Amino acid sequence: ERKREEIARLPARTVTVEDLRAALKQRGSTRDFCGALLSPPVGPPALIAEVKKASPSAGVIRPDFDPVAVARTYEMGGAACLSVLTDEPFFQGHLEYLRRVRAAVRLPLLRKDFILDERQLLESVEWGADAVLLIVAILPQPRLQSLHDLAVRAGLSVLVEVHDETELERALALKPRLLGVNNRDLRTFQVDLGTTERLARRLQQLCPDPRRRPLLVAESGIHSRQDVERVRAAGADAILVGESLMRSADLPGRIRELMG
Ligand code: IGP
Repeated sequence: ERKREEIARLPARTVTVEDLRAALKQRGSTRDFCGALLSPPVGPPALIAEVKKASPSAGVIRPDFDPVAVARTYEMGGAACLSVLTDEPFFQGHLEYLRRVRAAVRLPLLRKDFILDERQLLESVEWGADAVLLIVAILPQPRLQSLHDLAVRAGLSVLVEVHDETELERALALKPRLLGVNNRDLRTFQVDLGTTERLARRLQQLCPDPRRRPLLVAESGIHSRQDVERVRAAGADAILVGESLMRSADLPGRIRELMG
């Protein structure tokens, strides 16, 4: 609701692909998010490490949160890409974190937020995102399609997030390069890694040719080496991990534990 009010305050003008390209040019280079997932420093699976202070399900995860220090440690520990929470009401994130993290590391950055509007794509570029998240569950299909196509035409990577079979089919209609399966049910906060296994099988049926299949990112609820191996065996090319890293006092050790 607050998000909607914020967006309503932005100038009421349609954002075009030219606007996005101009903003990207002004900002400087875009880092290749998909490319980084395809040749990760540790793995496969590639690690997308999340910079997150708090969440609705866990409350404050890291009281002494320092986004730049965390991001540097992730980079040194072998993360392929970073995910930065910018949502304020639920995750105590901030757009400013994107800018600060971008200046501190060389990794491609995903803006993790609830994107509903073109103007948020422009904002994402201006604050330093290389990739944006689109959550199928919160977007009607025409809006999902237009946001996806606009972002891709501008040269952003898009992680299209699904949680069930119906959403998977809606996502595949976009021909995405990156598909995220969220193991957490956003309504109940329940986590089940079986979601990745189930939807990965379905994905393989729907896209039998691996060359045409989107890269698969297993998201949420990954806490152990065993969890990593489980989603890898299911077919995940990458994992997105937040809480189990952010809770650790020994981040480099925690990454080694997870990634082997
Ligand atoms: C990370 P976890 O359980 O490792 O902290 O999960 C990430 O998947 C989660 O933060 C997430 C998310 C989202 C957050 C996945 N999809 C959509 C906000 C919005």
